Amino acid sequence: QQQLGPNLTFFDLQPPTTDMLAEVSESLRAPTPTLHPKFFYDETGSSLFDRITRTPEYYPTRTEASLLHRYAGEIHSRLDGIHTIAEPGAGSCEKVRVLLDAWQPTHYMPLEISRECLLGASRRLADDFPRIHISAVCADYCQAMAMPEGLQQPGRLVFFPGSTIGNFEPTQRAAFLRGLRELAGPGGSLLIGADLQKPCEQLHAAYNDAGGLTAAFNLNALHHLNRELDCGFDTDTMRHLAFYNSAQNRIEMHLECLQDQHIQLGKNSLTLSAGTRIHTENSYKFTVEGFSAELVAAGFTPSACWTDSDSLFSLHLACA
Ligand code: AVI
Repeated sequence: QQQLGPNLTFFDLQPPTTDMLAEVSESLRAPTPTLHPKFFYDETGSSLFDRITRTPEYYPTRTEASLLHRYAGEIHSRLDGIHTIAEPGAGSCEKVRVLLDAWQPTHYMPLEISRECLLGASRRLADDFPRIHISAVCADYCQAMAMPEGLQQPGRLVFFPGSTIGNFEPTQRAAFLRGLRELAGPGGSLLIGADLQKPCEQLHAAYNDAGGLTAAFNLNALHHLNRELDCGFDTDTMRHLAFYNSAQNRIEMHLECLQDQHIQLGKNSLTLSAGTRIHTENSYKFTVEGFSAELVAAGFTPSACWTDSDSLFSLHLACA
């Protein structure tokens, strides 16, 4: 625990470093080659994602932001006795600002695996909100949801925006929601964004923006691997694919080999033949009822849900 300023404390839970080569080798050699979506997010990928959220086609971020803005007061009135906001995977801590502005909680606790990103964002926040105490926790929120000593007082609002929950597979998602309930603690609540099912043309457009940013974002996973592991992917002969799988209610993103790809994985080589698709992401889309049922299954009691007038996106509040 380190005191970095009058209202900023840093907790380093030292997230375990993973063996990227072993992980990537295993997932690319699987019968259906896959890459975990976390590989999108190096510096370039995070900045591409940020630009995607501002494209006219990608509606989730701006729709959720306007719901938060419009209903911040109403949400607050339902959170009697909660003075702490915890945000797993807080990233740049931008989305929470509307809540900090509106509520002035006593305490904000971002959890983030990237130490640099966390330190930068929480320093800016601590300057901008001198009356809010920031406890910045460096942790892999997928692995560790337990709080360090000194932060164990329960009854938090857990904030998980962006429909990131849609990037988890159903079984993982159920386990993750149970983890969020533990993080909220007795008397706590969850405020979570979930993207909604809609006509597939609209979904297709959101993941195939005309400016090509989503294609660049998807392909950037390979640039990331080339840089970190020297895989030698020829990204000019890989194609971005994104489509809606209506049987599974999810957008799928893939990278398709237009020619045989000869790549290097440490000491071993691997050929992905022309036509092979590497599955890079699923983004599940929900109904309000279906998502509420998942919250109940994880032990929550849903208390309210807000959607925009076009039913694009939903914001759920639930008691832990
Ligand atoms: C981060 N996540 C919620 C985004 C999504 O829509 O599933 C990631 C993304 N993939 C392509 N565009 C955006």
